Order: sequence, then structure tokens, then C-alpha cells
Amino acid sequence: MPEQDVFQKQLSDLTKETNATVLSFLPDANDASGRTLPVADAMRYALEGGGKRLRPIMMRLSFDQFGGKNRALLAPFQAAIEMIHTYSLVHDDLPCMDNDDLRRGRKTTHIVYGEGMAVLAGDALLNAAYETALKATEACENEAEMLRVILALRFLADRAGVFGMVGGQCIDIETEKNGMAGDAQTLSFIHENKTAALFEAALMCGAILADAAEEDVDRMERLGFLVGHVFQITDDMLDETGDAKKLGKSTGKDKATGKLTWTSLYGLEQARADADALSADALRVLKEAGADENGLFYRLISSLLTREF
Ligand code: GRG
Repeated sequence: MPEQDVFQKQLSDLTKETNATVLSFLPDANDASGRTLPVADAMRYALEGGGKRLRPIMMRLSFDQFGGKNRALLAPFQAAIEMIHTYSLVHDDLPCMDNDDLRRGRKTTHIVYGEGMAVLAGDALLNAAYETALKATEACENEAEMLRVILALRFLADRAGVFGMVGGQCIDIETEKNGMAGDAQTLSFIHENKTAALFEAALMCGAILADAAEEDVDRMERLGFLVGHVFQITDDMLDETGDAKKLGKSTGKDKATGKLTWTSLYGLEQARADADALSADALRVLKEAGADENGLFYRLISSLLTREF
């Protein structure tokens, strides 16, 4: 089998496995008569919707890279980070935020279930994320593992919150409200927090749960930062040049709304050059962490850095 096909098969197998892990933690919430609550239906709709599962996959690859053994510690964290990511997409798509009706190739949650239920589904997914991550404590075999779970939970909550994704989204909204008033520093802040923070959490949690050395946890933080930055620059470029069908979401909106993006600030050519420079740095950090150039971890990161959808 050609090398590229081997990689695609490995990734596809891991995506299927990760998908099953994530969905296995989805709570079934029923009312007094045993009927599934509409909010639980909306949570399932949002979480089932065909995402790439990049964050839990990256968490797993980081865990494996540093010799993690107890997968029962990892699985709840994989589900938790995908729940957090999914809640952020549900809320981001709402009319009061980005106002999108297409996500992951399907109608957005609020289009199917109504705005109120979509807000609640997002809230419930966020709560479920922490309830789920805490299940890792039941799989701890000793005190050292318990401490690692607590540390991982701290980073997950931190990067998802006001000093991470929520903070980044907040400045994004604020900048949009003020037209193109943002500068390079503001835009970097948005990328670092809105997008990179969850990649950092994914890679760091995998390393922490595997009991990686402190310098390797730091490397995973740096890698998450770089991958997140490139991911968002690429997202900005694809909004101008990408195919909505392939992307599974609408395109051309940033330009139409005059949004501050890497391409609006620097132009397409410079955006490509910046993404290339950051990508080279990311691959260097990954090699320093010991990743094999022919291994899945390295190949996945390389493919993300050059993605076209
Ligand atoms: C509502 C607190 C809050 C935050 C929203 C996630 C987000 C922040 C906004 C969505 C819009 C956006 C461009 C986010 C940047 C990150 C990004 C490109 C998310 C899409 O991630 P993928 O490609 O999505 O991993 P799938 O659908 O594959 O899971």
C-alpha cells in the first residue's frame, strides 16, 4: 500500500475509535416519563455531527508519544475536550455570534432545535465535559495518577475559559463590533486564545496523563500554540479561497462582513508565508519531543499544517 494510503487508513481507524470513545460518554437525559429531553437530543445532534475529532486525536497521540499506558484515564478527557469544542461551535453559530446555518456539512443546532435549545445544549455540553473528565478519577490506580488527572483538568478548564478560548472569542466579538479597528497584536491574541488554547490543552493533557517530563509538556504547549496559529491562519485563507462544500461550512463571510483576519491584515501571500514559517517551527518542536517523521503523530501534524479543508 502507498505510504499516503497507510497514513489515511491509520487516521481513519483512529478517527472511528475516537468517535466511539467520545459518543460513549454522552449522557442520556430523560424526563419523568422516560422521554429523552429535547436538550439531550440537541447535544447528541451537535456532538454526532461528523467533526474531525482533531483535539481528542491529538490528545491520544501525545499520550502515546510519551508512553502513556492507562487509557482509562485518557478516554474521559478525550470526550471532554470534544464536548467543549462542540459547545463552542454551537454557540459560535448562533445569530448573536457568527450567525451560521451550516456546520460540519449539516444544519447548525439552532436551525434544527431553535436558539433557546441550542444555547442550553451548549451549556449542557460544557457541564458534561467536566463531569466526564472527572470520571478519570475512577480509573486512577494510585495517588500519582490522581494528581495528574487534577493537573490535566486544571489546564483543560484554564484553556477553555476566560484566559483561553472564551477570552479569545470575547476580543473577536469586540473587534468585530468596532469594525476593522484591531491591530496585529489583537489578532494574534484572538488566534492564541480562540483557536490555539484548545489545541494546547489537548496536547498538554495527553502528555500530563502519560506522565511526560516537564520539558515535554512545555513542548506540547508550544506545539499546540503553533498548530493553532497555523490552523486559524489557514481558516482565514480558506474563507477567501476554499470550497464551502469541502469545508462543510459557508465561505466568503469574513470579507463580506469586513472582519479582521490574517488575510485582511497581511494579504494572502504573506499569510501563506507566515503559516509556512510557523509550520516549520511546529515540526521542529515535534521532532525535539521525539516524534518519528514516519509516525502518525508527525504525519497528522504535518497534514494539518498544510490542510486544504
Ligand atoms: C463560543 C466561547 C465560544 C467560542 C467560540 C470555536 C470558536 C470559538 C469559534 C468557531 C469559529 C472558528 C473559526 C474557530 C476557530 C477554530 C476552528 C477553526 C474550529 C473548527 O475546528 P475543526 O476544523 O472543526 O476542528 P470540526 O467540525 O472538524 O470539529
